[in-house]
Amino acid sequence: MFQRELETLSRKDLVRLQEDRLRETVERVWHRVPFYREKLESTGVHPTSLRGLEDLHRLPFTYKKDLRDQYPFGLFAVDRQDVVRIHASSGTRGKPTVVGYTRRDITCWAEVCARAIAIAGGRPGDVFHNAYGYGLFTGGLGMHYGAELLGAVTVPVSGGNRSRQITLIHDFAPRGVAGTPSFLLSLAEMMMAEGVDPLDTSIEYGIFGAEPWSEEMRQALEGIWGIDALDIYGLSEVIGPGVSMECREGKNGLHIAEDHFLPEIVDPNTGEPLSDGQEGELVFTSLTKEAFPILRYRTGDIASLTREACRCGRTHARMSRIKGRIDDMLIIRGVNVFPSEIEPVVLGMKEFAPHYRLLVNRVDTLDALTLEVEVNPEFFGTKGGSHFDPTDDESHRLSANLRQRLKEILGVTTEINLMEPGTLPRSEGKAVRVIDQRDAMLRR
Ligand code: DLL
Repeated sequence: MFQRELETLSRKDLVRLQEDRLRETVERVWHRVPFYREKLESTGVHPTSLRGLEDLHRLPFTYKKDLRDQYPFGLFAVDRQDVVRIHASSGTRGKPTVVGYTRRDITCWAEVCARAIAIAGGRPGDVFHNAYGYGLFTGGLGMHYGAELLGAVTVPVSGGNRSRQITLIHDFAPRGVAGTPSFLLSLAEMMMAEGVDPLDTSIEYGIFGAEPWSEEMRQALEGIWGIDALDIYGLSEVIGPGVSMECREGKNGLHIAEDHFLPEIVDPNTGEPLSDGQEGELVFTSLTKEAFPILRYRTGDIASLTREACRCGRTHARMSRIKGRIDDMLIIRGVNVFPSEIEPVVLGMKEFAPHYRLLVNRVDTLDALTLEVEVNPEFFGTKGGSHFDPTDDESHRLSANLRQRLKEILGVTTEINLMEPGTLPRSEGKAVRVIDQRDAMLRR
């Protein structure tokens, strides 16, 4: 463990620490961020009236919209000269959201990321191939500082340029790799096309996150690379990667760095707190951040929590794998559809490659789903000849089978477009799995 004492605190000591830090955080925003002062006043909370964690639910929520409204620096709680770094979201759904860090924030962030790498089995001296994007996105620099702090030989390769990545993996012989699951999948694919078996590389563990991925995708990545594939979660509003990390021993939920981030699960509709084990929206309150403290941030991510003991010995609560995002939920002919439910079905059928995307259209006045999915080159290779015909009987049977399985899971009918191997775009960072063409159609 990178910080054994903190990672194995008894629940009683942890709660005491969280309560002290929560009070400090509320004090900080009360005095330094007019937005929070107003919100706290309107909900009748004064920092001195906070007794303990049982009062957490009295604090106001913070939403993504609040960050946009306060763009760019309205939620910062320190003077400009104390901010040493800024990150920002890409702003594909509106104005970007901007977050800031003091020197101490960067240190805390590096610590949680160093912990995360150690949780995955990383050790000082490992060569660590960091394929998260560098730049305004938090993935690259977040993991970079963590890897350096751990004492790893950090390779800041960033995303993209797959052929150079393959050369560097061969030449530098990393033990650990970090990147989005979809990117590591596409890297393996290119390796195999060049006649290199990813199983023959030196990599032993992979730290994968920044996008939803399934247990089936874990099995695919572990099989292809011959590694432990572990889930890392985080978001820029809370800090970046390192908010939580799945341990190699348990592979069953992600340990939240609870001494820095206080988790809750709430009902996404009512905001009411839910108990451990119940699925709902993840909410985080930062406990140590100086530049950009955040109260009860509604992440939009769906998960559940457990405080049961873990075989790795860490005492911090675990969150489940992210089931999906509330705002990614599609309403198709009145049925709620979570696109993340598609992946296990596709990966569960050996005829398909793990490359797919969902198109959402409007046909007449009804919403319609089309899944574009690549067939597995091996499977179609064994059919005799590599020519793939999406109109032949076997393809029809395959499409019908997938359509039926998806109908059972999603509750709606999905058109299936079988694609030739290698024809869908490959991910360089976060995979784009859903293309909603409905708005574009309305504008026409
Ligand atoms: O994606 C931070 C990060 C970088 C996490 C590298 C892990 C590794 P944002 O760009 O702000 O930050 O996006 C945050 O991505 O609210 C989730 O919806 C999604 N996400 C992040 N990690 C996971 C994960 C980074 N392990 C948003 N599983 C979050 C599922 C994830 N979704």
